[in-house]
Amino acid sequence: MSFNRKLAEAKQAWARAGRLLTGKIDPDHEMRLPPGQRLVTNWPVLDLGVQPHVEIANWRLAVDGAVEHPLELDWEAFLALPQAEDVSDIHCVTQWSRYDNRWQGVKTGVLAGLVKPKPEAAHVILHSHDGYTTNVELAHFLEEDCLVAHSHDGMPLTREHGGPARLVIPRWYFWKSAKWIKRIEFSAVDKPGFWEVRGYHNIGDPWLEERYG
Ligand SMILES: Nc1nc2c(c(=O)[nH]1)N[C@H]1C(S)=C(S)[C@@H](COP(=O)(O)O)O[C@H]1N2
Ligand SMILES: [Mo]
Repeated sequence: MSFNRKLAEAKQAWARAGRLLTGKIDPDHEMRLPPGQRLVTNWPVLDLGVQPHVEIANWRLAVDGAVEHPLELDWEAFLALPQAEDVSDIHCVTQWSRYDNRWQGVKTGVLAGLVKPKPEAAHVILHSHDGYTTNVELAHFLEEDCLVAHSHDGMPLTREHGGPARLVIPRWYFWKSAKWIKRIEFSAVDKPGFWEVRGYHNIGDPWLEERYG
């Protein structure tokens, strides 16, 4: 995988130094803005210095691993699935938050319902076209507000924001929301992803300030 090594190393150093940590937590979500975050109205772009170009015609999504019925969807099949909309807030570990993002796509629960995770499946590993991976616990992946989104505020997701399709996992810091998704792997074992092996927290709850692990 090719990525901007300097950028990754800089963020890794921030993690080691515990940068941005306020030491405050808000377990009951009394504030809409989690500790240490600041609100933005623009929409920053974060990636590893690579923005893969994925043609709709070639787009495939594999949903496999510890499941009864592995699946590969093309774009048409993906859009033929029940469509949903959810409005949620973004909280990036680099401190910006963005309110009221209206996402359109397919709920993660719909995909799980099709493939039927095996009893031992406890984790979900997200694989992206830029080589990025990230991990999430199955129970969290299945929350009602999680989706594989193809649109934002009614407009197709742009390439810089992960189009044609990306994950949205609003309850965790936004690094869990894999852009340019190509594979959703259900797994019995946890597999920490790109940032998780570089010092980021394995879960990433913004209200507990789980920036670093
Ligand atoms: N495939 C992939 N997904 C990714 C990333 C990435 O580098 N590659 N960066 C993550 C991080 S750190 C953040 S904050 C968000 C940024 O999404 P945005 O650019 O749409 O704001 O995407 C997440 N998903
Ligand atoms: Mo991020």
